[in-house]
Amino acid sequence: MSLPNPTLLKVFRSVGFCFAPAVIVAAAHAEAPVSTACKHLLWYDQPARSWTEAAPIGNGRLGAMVFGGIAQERLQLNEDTLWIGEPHDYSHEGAVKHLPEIRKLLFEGKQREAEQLAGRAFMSVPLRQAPYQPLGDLLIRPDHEKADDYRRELDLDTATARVTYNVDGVTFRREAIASHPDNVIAVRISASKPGAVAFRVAIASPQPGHEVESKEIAGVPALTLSGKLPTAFPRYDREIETPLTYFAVAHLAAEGKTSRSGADPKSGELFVSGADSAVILLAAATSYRGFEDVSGDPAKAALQTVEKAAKKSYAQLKLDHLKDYQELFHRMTISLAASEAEDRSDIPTDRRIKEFTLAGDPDLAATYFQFARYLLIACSRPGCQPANLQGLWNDNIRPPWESKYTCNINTQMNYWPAEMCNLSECHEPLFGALEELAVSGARVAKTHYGARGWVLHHNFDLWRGAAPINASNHGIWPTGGAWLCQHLWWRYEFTGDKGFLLNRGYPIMKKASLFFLDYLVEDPRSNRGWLISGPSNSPEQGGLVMGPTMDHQIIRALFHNTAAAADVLETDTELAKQLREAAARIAPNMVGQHGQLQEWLEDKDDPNNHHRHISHLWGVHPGREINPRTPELFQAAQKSLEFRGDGGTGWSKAWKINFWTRFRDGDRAGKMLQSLIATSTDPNMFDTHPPFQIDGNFGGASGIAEMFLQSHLPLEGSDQNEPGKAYDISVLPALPSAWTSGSVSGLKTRGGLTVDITWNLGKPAVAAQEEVVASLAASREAAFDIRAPEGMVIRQIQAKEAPEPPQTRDENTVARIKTAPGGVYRVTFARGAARQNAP
Ligand code: FUC
Repeated sequence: MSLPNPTLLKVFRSVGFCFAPAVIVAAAHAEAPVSTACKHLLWYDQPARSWTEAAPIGNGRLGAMVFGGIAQERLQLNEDTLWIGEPHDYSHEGAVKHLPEIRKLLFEGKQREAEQLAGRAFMSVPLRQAPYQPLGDLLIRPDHEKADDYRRELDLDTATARVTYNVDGVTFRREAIASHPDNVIAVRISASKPGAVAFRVAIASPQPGHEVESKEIAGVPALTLSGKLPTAFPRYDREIETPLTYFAVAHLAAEGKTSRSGADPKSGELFVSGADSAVILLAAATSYRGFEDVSGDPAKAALQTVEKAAKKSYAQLKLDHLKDYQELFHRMTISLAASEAEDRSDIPTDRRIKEFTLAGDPDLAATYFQFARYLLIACSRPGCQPANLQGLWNDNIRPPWESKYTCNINTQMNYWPAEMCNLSECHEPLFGALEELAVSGARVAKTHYGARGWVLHHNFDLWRGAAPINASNHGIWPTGGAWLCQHLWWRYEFTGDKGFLLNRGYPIMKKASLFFLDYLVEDPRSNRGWLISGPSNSPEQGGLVMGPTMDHQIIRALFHNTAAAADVLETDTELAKQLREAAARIAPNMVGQHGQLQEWLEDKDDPNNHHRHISHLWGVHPGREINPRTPELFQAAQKSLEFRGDGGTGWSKAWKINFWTRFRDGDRAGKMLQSLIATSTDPNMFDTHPPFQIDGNFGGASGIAEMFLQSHLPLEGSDQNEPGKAYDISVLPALPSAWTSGSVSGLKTRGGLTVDITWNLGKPAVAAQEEVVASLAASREAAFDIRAPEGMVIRQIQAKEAPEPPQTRDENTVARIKTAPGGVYRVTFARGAARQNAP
């Protein structure tokens, strides 16, 4: 390690050190000035004509798609526990008896016979899991048909869906929020002229046998929706004895001297007229209380909620909503600029999406990023269900893929941004589900594999089904739970929360590891003593096999992470040793005949295979075992990615953004982002597979974050010796060259840094002014290598609260910084050699 150049370092050990605001730093040099506005807005000049044009709002549990119609406003409603089915053990009695024969057939190369036997004897009962259901529609019918100056917005800064228009000189305004603190959806309708507000309210539902009634609640008119889900369902070959019941209530309160409101006995609708403004509050619940308990009273819950919320003024509800939402949303800002970009904020968002280019509309990419954060806050809050394939939003009684939790990429992708993008709390629902899956998955581990611990295959539903579903050729894939355990470990790596690791993370990781210790088999076909996974598949192609590469990468990571967690907690020393020994015996990654990373044990990859899944690159992302420190494998993995091409479904493109950032190719990552936004995004900015699937929104945001900052590698040389405390941080490792200047603040790293970065990388003519500034705020004692962007060197380090002076090495491209809680470190990078007389 070279000694630091003393003129480069300024170490501040005391107070009195303050940074210039990030935006000013960039703007001072910026050719294309960075906008200081942090307001991100989706807007349209007409009402939504289809569901994927409507604006999503949500409070984690209740969701609505707001259409913004003039003659009729429609809020399509969801409640996140409304699912077909009932508590159920999906495991297949006697399955374990057939496991040795299935493996034997596969070892003998008899794939079809193995799949047939597994199809008969090894699959989930029933074969399919349950679908998520829509709740209904809140319909608001004003007394006018046509309007001028129409504008519809989804304001990400305030989590508000808004509509404004004029009718005969009167401006009407409608806004909808989904309040997490008050657990209601609230719609406020107002007009610029006193007494001009008049409309009717109805509730509808696609659920068979539902009932709508009007009644008075707390002195004002209200509508209720109630019912019981069906006891039979297509593709669900079982009578359901205790289907869920549901209840929703819409409560209408009007303001104004001449206001009249009530229920129309003929139509059953509510009405209001002559009002200055009116507020509709909607609450909903189901009888679901847990994956093994459906004894809840939804009417009681919804009525209590609405009555409580009705005691607050709308202004108070909104204030509480803003406080709650903005505490999360405002933790990050992002601003992107490109030299040829113009201000396109006056163009409707649907057109901007279609016309999107990286260089032409960087601001839309910034909005796309913040939209994903908005969505995660809206559909994944502590105490709620995790984000399913559609987050929280579904209008279909037969939703695509049942709108379940698919765990061979999709559910995990939903949570890739959670820690990194400063929304750690929104990760909670996933951990709640894992705790339940560790129970249901233990039954499957025993019944199907005779193993300890717990296992999850490629899907789960509200009832935490964990057995292999649909078909044996792709449903038997036992590493869904092991992959999800990565999220428990990430939570620890990012937050350093030992209590979480001890009480929640480690017990689940340990039991998942015990399963795989029992499940892995020695490959009898080789004399190398490799442990392999199987029966399994490489999602979702190639059929049932022994030893797909992805499984091995996931299981190795699980074993290493569990052993590291045991070290942190100073427990289970023997187990940690056993796990590390077993990990070393798992079949390694292999380079095949085309220079590719092999997807299977056999060297049979087809270079023309453009399948959407790129599973064998798991070790590159979200894993980390294949990286620049394993150059041969890293290169082979990149070749495999080249073979797969740039096409794919929304989520597949999103994954490719993340891969290319790990390969440090910002322009290729940018190309994939451009394709994701311009060709795999609905008018309302939802990702489309097609159809709508929310994973790509989250995978896209994670990819953007990884362009700016990466922290997945342990400090070189330290490996896992100091888990949670020693990381290699790359600043702007994969920035698309189009984004010549910009700033991002609030990104989180493993090891507990909060990072703000500003950059100005103008034309070569002004190279002297080019610079990147990263400000790192530490939350704990840790050590980091801060790596300069490609082609840059560290010009200056300013440190407040550094236990040791920072040291640079590798020709000033890397700085080793030791941190203390509360410490702040500012690193300035510039092109070319380091200046001798640093300012
Ligand atoms: C996996 C993918 C599909 C789809 C489904 C929900 O099975 O292969 O493309 O995303 O999940």
